[in-house]
Parts: sequence; C-alpha cells; structure tokens
Amino acid sequence: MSRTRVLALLASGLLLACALSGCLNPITNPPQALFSVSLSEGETPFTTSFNATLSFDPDGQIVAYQWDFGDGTTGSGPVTSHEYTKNGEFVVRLTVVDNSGATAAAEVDISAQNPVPSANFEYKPRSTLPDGTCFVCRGEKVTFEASASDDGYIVTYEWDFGDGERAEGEIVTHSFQSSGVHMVTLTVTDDDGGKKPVTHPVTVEGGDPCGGGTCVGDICLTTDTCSAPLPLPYEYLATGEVGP
Ligand SMILES: [Ca+2]
Ligand SMILES: [Ca+2]
Repeated sequence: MSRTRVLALLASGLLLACALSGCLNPITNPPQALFSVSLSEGETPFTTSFNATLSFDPDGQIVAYQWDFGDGTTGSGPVTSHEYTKNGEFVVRLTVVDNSGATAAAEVDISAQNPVPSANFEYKPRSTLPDGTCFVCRGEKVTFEASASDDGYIVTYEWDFGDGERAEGEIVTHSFQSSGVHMVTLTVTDDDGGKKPVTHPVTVEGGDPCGGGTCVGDICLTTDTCSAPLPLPYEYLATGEVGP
C-alpha cells in the first residue's frame, strides 16, 4: 500500500469517527423553558399546578423537566403540582434539558400567605329589654370571653371597650361606667402576625329606669336572662392590618 493511500485511509477513518461523534455539527441550540402556573398566590395550605408542555427544543427534544419549588422540595415531569404549607415568598424554577445535554431555565414567584385568624366573643351576664335588646348593667362586672381559631395559634387577645378602657387576655372582665351603646372590639393576633378585629355593640343600661335589671342605687344588677343572639359583628367599623 502506498504511503498516499495509507494517509487517505487514515483521513477517511478520522472523518467517519468525527461524523459519528457529531463533531461535524458542533452547534447545538439550547431548549426554551416555558411554563404556566395555576395559582401564584394563596393562603396556606394551598396547592398549585405547573405546566411546562410549551417548552421546546428547536433542534431536538426535551428529555428532562426538573422543578425546584423554592421551599426545599423538588419535582419532575412536564406537568406537576405542589402544596405550599409554609408561609413565605418562594421562587419556583423549572430547568429543562435537551437531548444534547443543553439546559434552559424559567422562574415564577409564589406567595404563600398566612391565613388570618377568625375571631368572635361573648359576654355575660346580660338581660333583655322589653323590645328584645340585650343589655348589661352600668357598673356591673361583665365577663368577656374570646373565641378564635387559626392555622397556628393566637398570641394576643386585645380588648377595646369603647369607653377608653382596654384589657388583654382571652377572658377579661369590665364594668361600664356610662350607659349607652359601646362598641367593643376584640383584636386577635396569630403567631405569624396576622390580625383579626371583631366588634359588637354592647348596650349598657343604668340609672333610672334600670331596664329589666334590679336597681341598687343607680346601679343595675341583672341575671343572665338574655337568650337572643349577639348582634352581628361590626367588623367594618374596626380597622386592623391583615397578614403578613
Ligand atoms: Ca437542542
Ligand atoms: Ca395564621
């Protein structure tokens, strides 16, 4: 075999190996990462779904979809969903990989918000006026009891009795020193700083006449005879921040 022929064979061999390994077409276009999200915010716990089927590779195929949900968990597949149980702001990152090993990524922000507590309160003793209105007596010791629920727990119960007096605690007592309608507001705060105010009007009777109570001087004493439900809460009268 001539030297020229050996060289030609060697060159052909190298060319074939190069073609098989892809070195003749070294430019690989990266994929494009695209996805949609069903819910980008909500109160925890909430589930949102992600759809990355619009992602594509211009010169090949996507072979892997990798999800980082931003809260320490991950997933895979073109369509997935995730439940957020912790409050916070999270960045969801999708990474797609094509058949050449090239990658692309896309991100979206998720806001998982603290559920605000629910709150209400009762008070007693209270009696009934002839028109059915419930009232408490001026100067009488009235017990206020809060009820509240939350996904966490209630840190503080704050009372504003509408007469300049305030108190703190789940169960408190108060004596109104003036008759009239007092707007009593309870504000509960949860372990994540979420606040919920609730306001009820409290009718205070005293002096002469003394409503349905028994007068001792100009102070009424009453028994807990009022069975009517509490007036609707006047939540719109109270201001309070919600969140975070
Ligand atoms: Ca490609
Ligand atoms: Ca909460």
